Amino acid sequence: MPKLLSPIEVERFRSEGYLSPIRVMSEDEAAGTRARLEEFETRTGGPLRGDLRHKTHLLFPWLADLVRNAKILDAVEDLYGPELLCWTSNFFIKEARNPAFVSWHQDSTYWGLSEPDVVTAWIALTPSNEANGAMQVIPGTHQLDQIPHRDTFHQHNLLTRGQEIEVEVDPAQAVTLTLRPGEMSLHHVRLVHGSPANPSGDRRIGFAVRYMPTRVRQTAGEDSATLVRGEDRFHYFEPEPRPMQELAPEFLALHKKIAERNARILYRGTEVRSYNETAAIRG
Ligand SMILES: O=C(O)CCC(=O)C(=O)O
Repeated sequence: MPKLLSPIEVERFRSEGYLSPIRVMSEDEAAGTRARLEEFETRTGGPLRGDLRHKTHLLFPWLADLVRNAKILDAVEDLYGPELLCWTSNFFIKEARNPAFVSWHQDSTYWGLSEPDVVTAWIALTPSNEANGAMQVIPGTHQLDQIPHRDTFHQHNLLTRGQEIEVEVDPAQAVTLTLRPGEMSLHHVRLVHGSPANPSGDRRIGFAVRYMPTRVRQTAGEDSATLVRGEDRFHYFEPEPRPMQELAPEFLALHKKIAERNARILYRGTEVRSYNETAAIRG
């Protein structure tokens, strides 16, 4: 018996590779989460950058709670069972009237994970729609194998390596995932997706959380993950602790170590050594 999704939705995810929209918190709660992020940004002098956009759930208790949100986990459990890891989380922030975009890609390309049983919960902290650069997907493409990608390191591309798939995408096939604050979409790690720039007058903020069953391994180096539901009987990933206070020194040190190690996996085969280097290129 599924916990949150209907059997038809589970079937749709299997055939189309995504589901959207799914409400996981109220609009007020989403506004509260945005306010916490922006209070931190104001305090520290500007938009969240570099390392701080990744695995931020290891630094802020309110994001540690979000990656453990019961509705999100119920939906993910319906797809991948009751023993779940959060592999990483990433803020995708597009500033108002900004050229930042995301090229067409498959998430699986550089993640080094042993199998494509990985799903992203993309949680909207602002509206996300055609007017502000919402995510677009090409339904059914998760059933393709891994497609070759080329790295562009384009200045305005929000992806680590600016990677894009090496085959033409027919924009007529694209579906825009329109979300209200507090709703999420779910997409499969092999689904082809991307998003255009945000020409609107407000920021578009998404928090993307990557979940997988505990049986998935990292094949490209040492790695860690957060157990968010059930038991980890495989121990393929170093377990990550839960932060109880904001930016505790020991968590900042751990986060730095993990970010450097993750960067070695994600940028392998290139000269880049850290997320902060590509953040610097992007200005
Ligand atoms: O936020 C976006 O527009 C793209 C997000 C994305 O590529 C992802 O979550 O995998």
